[in-house]
Amino acid sequence: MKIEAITIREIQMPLVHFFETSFGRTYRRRILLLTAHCEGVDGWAECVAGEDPFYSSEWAESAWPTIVRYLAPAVLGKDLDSARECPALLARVRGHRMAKAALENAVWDAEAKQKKVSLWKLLGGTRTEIPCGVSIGIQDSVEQLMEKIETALAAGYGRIKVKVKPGWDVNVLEQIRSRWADITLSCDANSAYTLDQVEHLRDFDQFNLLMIEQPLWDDDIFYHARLQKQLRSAICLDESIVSARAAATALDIGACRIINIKVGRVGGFTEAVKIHNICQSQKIPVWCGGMLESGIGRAHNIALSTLPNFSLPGDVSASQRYWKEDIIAPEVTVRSQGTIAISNEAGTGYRIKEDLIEKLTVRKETIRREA
Ligand code: OSB
Ligand code: MG
Repeated sequence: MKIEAITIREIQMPLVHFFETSFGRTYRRRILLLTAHCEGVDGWAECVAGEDPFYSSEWAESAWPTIVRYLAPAVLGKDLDSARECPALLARVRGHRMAKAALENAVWDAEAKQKKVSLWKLLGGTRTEIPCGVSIGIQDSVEQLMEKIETALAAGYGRIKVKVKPGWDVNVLEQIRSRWADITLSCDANSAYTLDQVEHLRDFDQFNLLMIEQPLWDDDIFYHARLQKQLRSAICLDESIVSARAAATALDIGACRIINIKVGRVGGFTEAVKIHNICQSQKIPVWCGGMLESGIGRAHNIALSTLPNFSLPGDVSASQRYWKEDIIAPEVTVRSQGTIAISNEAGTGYRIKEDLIEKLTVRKETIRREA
């Protein structure tokens, strides 16, 4: 499978509803999409780098030149048997995992299409449906949050995750629990706390949370281990698990009891599968995180979530929670049992709406091998 050219583009799409975390509010996504042109087959992927360097140091404006100047040239003209060969070709570039993931995952998509197999089977998946949860951002009022939770529960979602930060945490969790004593509930701090707030974080223990996601610094593992020893609730790490090695370290020192895998954050499907396997061998459950993806990234998250140790509901929810019209067909829908059904078609099982994507595109560049 020869990689003949790579197209990178930026599309812009307003969210149906703003999304607020401890680091800020997003109304409109700027999404980079990659297409790997491989001998008559096009593989697509999404770069999950955000509009700003707030979730991670990577952002859309760092990913674009990294892909154009370094990553695309490293794979162009190469004849690969498998997308698994990508990480070695990209290893000279340090970091920039979201940019690398976009490129590697586009090659995975092309490989699945070329081999006429479903992407999920190519990745080693086994599930025919995946359990889904929702991630609900910080709202203008607790009443609005309660309405959003009610809507998600009525739609069948099996786990509610709410964003927390100092001033929007214990009081909010208290109100949720007094209305819904038994729902599967978790929270995500996106690094909003420090270790001197241990006593405050111990207050979260009363709410029977499935997990507390990334309470401390985005680049920390060590102090999360200290914190985990002082909490009854399970810590789940998101931001700080950037590689299989980071995951192994975290499990070694007891920094968490659950891991969130985001394929972009860890540099691509190959690394994501490694983390899945490490966790599986240590009986640590994983789930698939989300980054407010368009249908293209969402379809890839769905494929990854079919691996056996993705046993907890992921942040992989229906297209309509994010977009007026998604860029794939069919759109991602969630059944009343809170699951997404997995397609057996070749590739992702979702068709790319190229005409719509063209209309949403604000810049585009195709990179070919220099003669
Ligand atoms: O921490 O999981 C996170 C969105 C943007 C950046 C970070 C996170 C999130 C979410 C949303 O929680 C998940 C989703 O619905 O896509
Ligand atoms: Mg998170």
